[in-house]
Amino acid sequence: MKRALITGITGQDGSYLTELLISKGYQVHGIIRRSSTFNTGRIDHLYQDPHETDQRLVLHYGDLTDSSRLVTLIEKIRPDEVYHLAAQSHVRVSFDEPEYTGNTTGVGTTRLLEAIRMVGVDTRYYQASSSEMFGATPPPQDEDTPFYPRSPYGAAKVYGYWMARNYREAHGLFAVNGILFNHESPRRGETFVTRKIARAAARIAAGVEENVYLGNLDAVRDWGYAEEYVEGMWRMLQADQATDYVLATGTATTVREFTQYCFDRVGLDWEKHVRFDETYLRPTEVDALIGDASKAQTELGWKAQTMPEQLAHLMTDAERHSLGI
Ligand code: NAP
Ligand code: G4F
Repeated sequence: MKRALITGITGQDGSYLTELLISKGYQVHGIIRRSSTFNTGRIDHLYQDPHETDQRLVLHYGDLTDSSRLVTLIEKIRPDEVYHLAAQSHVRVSFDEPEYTGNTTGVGTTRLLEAIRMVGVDTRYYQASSSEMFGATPPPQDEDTPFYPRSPYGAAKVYGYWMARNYREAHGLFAVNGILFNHESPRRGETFVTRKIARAAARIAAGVEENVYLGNLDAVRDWGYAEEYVEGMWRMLQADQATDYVLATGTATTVREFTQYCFDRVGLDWEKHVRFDETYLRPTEVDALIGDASKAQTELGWKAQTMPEQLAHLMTDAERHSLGI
């Protein structure tokens, strides 16, 4: 049985990736943070009592800021594949907490890579790189597009990208950067814009709320469906050679358009319910991200299936379902 280690297993992508790997016969090990409240809601349906035999999911406490723990975990688990998904992943928050974001999202990557090198385990490594690294460089963006990050988060991800590249080139590690454009789902964190809008549309339609406060409606994003993107991550680690790949839909949608898709779905006029709040603006914005995933299609046979309007509908439907309507 192949063993995979996932950092960030409690996040949106970690939960879908765990389902995928278990379905492929892996034993999945995940690192979770100690928290005073439960943070395993997205993977609770996969939880197994540790006393069971044939465990397919094993959880370990750990943190990206704790290098000695990362070493002992790599030594103990000796994974065949490592999916490094953990990060302080919120761009707006990274302006408030730039040092913490650099420590976890940036240096946390080095701690993990160094743990793998020090233990000397033969493993394949996936780095969760981001389209946010392209920042101010205009679209379309692909694997050869120069980076111009516009946030502490983007800068930390650029550092992580180059560290993964360096461990590939300097130490021969099978290290892959997946440069993923925005991908969403009903499991998305509630403060990311798609989930915030889908949730608001459903709640306003149900009479629970009246309005939603948003920031920049003009930003353009390339929104795909997270469940499809974790399949791309897995394919990257099954390739013959380690290289970097963009995953994206190749489509452009503004925040305004996404809002309209969600509100249309519940039969409401979005303009009557959306209010502006400058709190949600960023000191420097990424105006437009539109990816070109041709390399992933040619080399991995991966292609996004769910387009933004369909995504908005499925997310809004999930919110209505959770409200019982
Ligand atoms: P997410 O839902 O925010 O999940 C982040 C995960 O990282 C959570 O499991 C979180 O644990 C964990 N984490 C945060 N700080 C940690 C620390 N100090 N030590 C250990 N674990 C820590 O993110 P996602 O959307 O699934 O994204 C997965 C990865 O892909 C992230 O690296 C993100 O930056 C990157 N990415 C995401 C997108 C996207 O559109 N979703 C696009 C490109 C790249 P808790 O549950 O305890 O908070
Ligand atoms: O949903 P967002 O917060 O995602 P953002 O900043 O694009 O970052 C996400 O995608 C990256 C990939 O490119 C990931 F690496 C990163 O981890 C994260 O998953 O914001 C999307 C857009 C922005 O332009 C923002 O200014 O929506 C705009 N926006 C407008 N009103 C808002 C809001 N964003 C948020 N979060 N909340 C608002 O009220």
